[in-house]
Amino acid sequence: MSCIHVVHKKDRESSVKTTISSFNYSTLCKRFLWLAGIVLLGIGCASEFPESAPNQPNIIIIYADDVGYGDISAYGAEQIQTPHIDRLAEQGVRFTNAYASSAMCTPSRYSLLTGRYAFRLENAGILSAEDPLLIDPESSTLPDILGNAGYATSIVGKWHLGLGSPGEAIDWNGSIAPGPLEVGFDESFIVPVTNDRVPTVYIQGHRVYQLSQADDSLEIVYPKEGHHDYQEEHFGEGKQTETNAPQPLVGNLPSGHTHPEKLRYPADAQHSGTIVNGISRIGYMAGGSSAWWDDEQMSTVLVDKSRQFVEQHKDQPFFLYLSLTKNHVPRLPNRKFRGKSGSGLRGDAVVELDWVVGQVTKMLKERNLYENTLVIFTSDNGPVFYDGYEDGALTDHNGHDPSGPFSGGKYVAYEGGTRMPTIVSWPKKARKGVVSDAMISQVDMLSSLAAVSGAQIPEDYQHDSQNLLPVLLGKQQQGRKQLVQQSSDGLALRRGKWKYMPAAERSDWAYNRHNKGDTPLNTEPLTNQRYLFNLQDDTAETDNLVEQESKMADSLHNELNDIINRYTVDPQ
Ligand code: NG6
Ligand code: CA
Repeated sequence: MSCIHVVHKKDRESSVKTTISSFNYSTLCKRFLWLAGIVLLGIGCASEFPESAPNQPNIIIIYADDVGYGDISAYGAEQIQTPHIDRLAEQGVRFTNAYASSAMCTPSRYSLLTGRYAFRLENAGILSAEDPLLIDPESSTLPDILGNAGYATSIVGKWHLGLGSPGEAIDWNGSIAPGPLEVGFDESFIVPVTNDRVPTVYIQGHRVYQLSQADDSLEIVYPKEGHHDYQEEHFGEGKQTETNAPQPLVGNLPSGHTHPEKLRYPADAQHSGTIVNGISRIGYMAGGSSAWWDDEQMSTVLVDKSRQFVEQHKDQPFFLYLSLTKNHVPRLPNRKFRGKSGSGLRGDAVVELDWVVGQVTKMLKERNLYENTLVIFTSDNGPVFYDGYEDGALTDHNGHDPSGPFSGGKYVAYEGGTRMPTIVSWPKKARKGVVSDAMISQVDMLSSLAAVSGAQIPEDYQHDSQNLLPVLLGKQQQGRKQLVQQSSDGLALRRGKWKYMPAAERSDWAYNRHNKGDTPLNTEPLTNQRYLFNLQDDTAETDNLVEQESKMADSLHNELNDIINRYTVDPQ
């Protein structure tokens, strides 16, 4: 019998909801009791309790948004230079076969934090601010497991995994829960959804950050399904007049429809809601204006909040999930990065992202934490030029190819959608300057980081995560044998050099985005048929071998079905 005991969250967390500022005292008390229990148990089996405990590294995941394999100079970008990220690669392991579990944000983030493929959960699509928390507070998560091993845990940045309970509308002026604190984080400072969606406010702990009592009540409304098609049809380009513009669904603040003259750049119908900082967003918002964020300051704010967390917890192991909003639309890089990439606003935003990585490294070095901090840099899904805003990305790219050697990008099943730049650095233990072609998925972070922290995942927790710690540290080359990729084209299975996609309904919308204008992301849409690609000889996935290699295709088809049928996750 193992003497390492991990207490399930359901045993650990009570219904106490009192939160002071951003700090989760409930979790802290539970954790203290848990650790006290371990000490007592440890009397009987001291040797088996995380022997690595004194060496537990700090862990920081720097998660970029919509940043592609080819956006980073260590991965071959020439127009855009990312010296701080490249430096991380020189100091650690750079992966060439690392994957987000999905080509969209919400499912990738779900997998990263739960170790589960998001396709197992029916409603893990791209969420709005009106969608409830996607992760069951009763289930295991990365912050939960690391917390059990004695880590202080925090998320700073983009959440996009839903907030509140199903069927209950959120009061944005009151306590906003459940959310990150209920799935294992001790502290949270989040961008609730995406930076193109209302509400454009940060949430610290359970409360909107810097919301003033003097403000009008903060309210939001998202257009319902079909609304955008209707708008496009009736008010689309060239059809809108001053008198027929759709009116806001809440409040009367200027929107992209009613006040296009106030915009820094035009947007499509979906992104033509309330205007904040000269940018119209998805959805309508009223009130709470003292809390609205300043897009151009966002990276600085997130760095400051990260620094505060690290400073407070530097004497114990900590886990920081630093979830950045670069390079998601709307692209509003800080003035000091404008024009720095020679590749338009999109490129400038990557330069800003690189600056953030430099700030994190500096912060660690100044506190003598760099050597024993395991930093993972990666992205949630592939790149896109046009994603609803005419911000010049389609014309200013200067030949920059953000998905590098791969086809496609965000949303789609081609490798550009999920093959991510991924760097792991831990100067004390990881190898330096190694390039690894081992296959890994972000779904593996749960098991791998549990292993490095000395914690165990509860035995009854069903997941898809593999412990690839030696691979992450560059000490072993053998990664996963196979992995599943999710996208708007359905599921795909990669095994070794092969990639298989079953026949599926595939829609054109994502390809229409990639094929707008003349850019390196122009992509041949996948049709509804089956596909089999040999990625070793055909990186760009242009040669469908499903007929020639039908046995291989059938065998991968069955393998994918077996994985799909292993288990499902019920919505909470
Ligand atoms: C889409 C938005 C897009 C982006 C995306 C989420 C379209 C037409 N609109 O609905 O702008 O916000 O959601 O991106 O694509 S993600 O990276 O967070 O998944
Ligand atoms: Ca994203």
